[in-house]
Amino acid sequence: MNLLLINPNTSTAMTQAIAEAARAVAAPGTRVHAVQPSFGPESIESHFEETIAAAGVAEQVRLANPRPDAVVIACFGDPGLDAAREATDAPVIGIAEAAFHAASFLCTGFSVVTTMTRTCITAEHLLHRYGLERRCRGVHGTDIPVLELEQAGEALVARIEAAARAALASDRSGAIVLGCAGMAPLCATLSARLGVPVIDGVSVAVKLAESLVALGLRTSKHGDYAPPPPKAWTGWAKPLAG
Ligand code: 2AL
Repeated sequence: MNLLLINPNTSTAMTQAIAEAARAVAAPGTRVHAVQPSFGPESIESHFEETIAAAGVAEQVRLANPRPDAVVIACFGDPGLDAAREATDAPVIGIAEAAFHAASFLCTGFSVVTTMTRTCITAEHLLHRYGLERRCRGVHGTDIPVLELEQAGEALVARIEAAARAALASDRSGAIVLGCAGMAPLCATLSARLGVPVIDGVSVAVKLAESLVALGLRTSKHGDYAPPPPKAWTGWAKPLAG
């Protein structure tokens, strides 16, 4: 199967790191095609950046070649998730939604450890949107900028580990969800050190995408995930019209 892995930010280094994490768990028959938008911010740490990144996700789903059998949106804000599901009948998995569901299978309550504290509200909004707010006992920022994860040394891993330990204690939680795609390469190390399930949404999303494809399940075209209605488009977005 062809899996379109979209990094919604424009950091090529992060796209490569996420692709490596995805390929490490992908089945032998899964071809991971990793892409990023042609425009937008190099990392996503604010509402404004997230809005532009969502358009970048829509662009990459529209222009996808080869035609994907499944799509993964590899940013913890799940930018453009509904738009992508309208644009294709392939299953589309956002890493936050995937990670929250996986954590819910493994414990009664989980904690999220993310990057900048200002992005905590994004995860909290998503938990409400997905109806999973009762399963999450806390969302914790580390104030590590997303791009610093590209050269994550011991000091940075230790900061995330300390935040996770504090979250497990203060939240009385049973698992840690990593709140950024850029944390994917750190998942194994953090799992070994923390001794609780540590969930990286990128790998969970890849395995969920493979499962849905294997089951022949596709995005519903009945109702609001139907393709957007045809109409005239103007400006730079014209090539993205359906
Ligand atoms: C992210 C992410 O996953 N990619 C990015 O650019 N920003 N999420 C986050 N909470 O910082």
